[in-house]
Amino acid sequence: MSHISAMLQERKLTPLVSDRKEALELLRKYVYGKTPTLTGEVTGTLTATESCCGGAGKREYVDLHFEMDGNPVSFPIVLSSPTINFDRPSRLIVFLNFWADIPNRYYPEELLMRNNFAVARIYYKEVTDDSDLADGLGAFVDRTKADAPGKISLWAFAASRALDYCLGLGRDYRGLGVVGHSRLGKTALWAGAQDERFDFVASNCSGCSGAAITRDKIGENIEHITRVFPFWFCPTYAEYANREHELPLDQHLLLSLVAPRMLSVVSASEDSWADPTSEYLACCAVSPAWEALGKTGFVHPDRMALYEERFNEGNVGYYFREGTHALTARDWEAHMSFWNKHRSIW
Ligand code: GTR
Repeated sequence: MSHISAMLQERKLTPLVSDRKEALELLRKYVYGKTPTLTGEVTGTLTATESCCGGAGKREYVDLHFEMDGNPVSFPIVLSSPTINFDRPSRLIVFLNFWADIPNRYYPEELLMRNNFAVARIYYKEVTDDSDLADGLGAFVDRTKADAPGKISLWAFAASRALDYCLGLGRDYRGLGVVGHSRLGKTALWAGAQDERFDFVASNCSGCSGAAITRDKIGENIEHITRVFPFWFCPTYAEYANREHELPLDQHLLLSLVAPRMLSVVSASEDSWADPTSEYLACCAVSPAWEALGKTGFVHPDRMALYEERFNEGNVGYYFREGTHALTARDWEAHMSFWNKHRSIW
């Protein structure tokens, strides 16, 4: 048996579920909670525009309006679009970020404009606050229900609504991505797992309840994450604190739902709280989901990744950056080059 297979066997992972609907239901029931329903259309009010990046981009500030489970809700996005005269249409990234200001340390806006990516930036706290506060989209959630959507579900739902709006503009996008880091990396994965319009899904240092296998994970675990951030998940998830092995799923199921599309995972070497080993092993465990759909999954050697190694051959890409928990320009560059490699239609 190969070294990686033996490591995976030790984790006693649950089998992948090939039925997409069933897999999504498991993740909703046990981890993230149910997905809200969109009623009607998403509309946008343009509140301002400005030039950015020394003329390399244009920003549009837009308030989105729609009905969630029949209730009127709203949140803003900032859509930055390249204005450089590229010889091909741009791709669009829905990017969930930690701060409102643009650019900021996780958002190298100019790098993205100059690489011909349009970016719809969501400042996640404007969707609903990162707490048990029942504001924004969270105002309509009944937390007494076992499958009530956690905030990750609400932020993921918002990512899809930003996509609805941008697609409604009728611009010619040649690829659609969703990107997030840490708690927003968990969110990007959940958004990408559910919304198959995203053909590129990127998770940066998403760790526990994101890209990392939960069984025998080091660092953060279900007990810790649901004690400190209970509102991120459905109430049921907390019942599995210290009972990871009884959960009828593990996080590779989440990753498998991105198949046959592109999945890009970045781990940082000093991010032991997220546990790069468990993130890498999750990538190793999902190839059958891609293979079942006639695609190559994760192409990797029979060992753990070395610092600064990148594996980009299959439709699951992995980069093991040396350094700490962050979303760096180098991570963006890794996500973009993986996407470029597999993007044959412009
Ligand atoms: C930590 C949390 C992690 C990760 C991180 C973040 O406190 O334990 O799961 O999501 O926050 O989002 O910055």
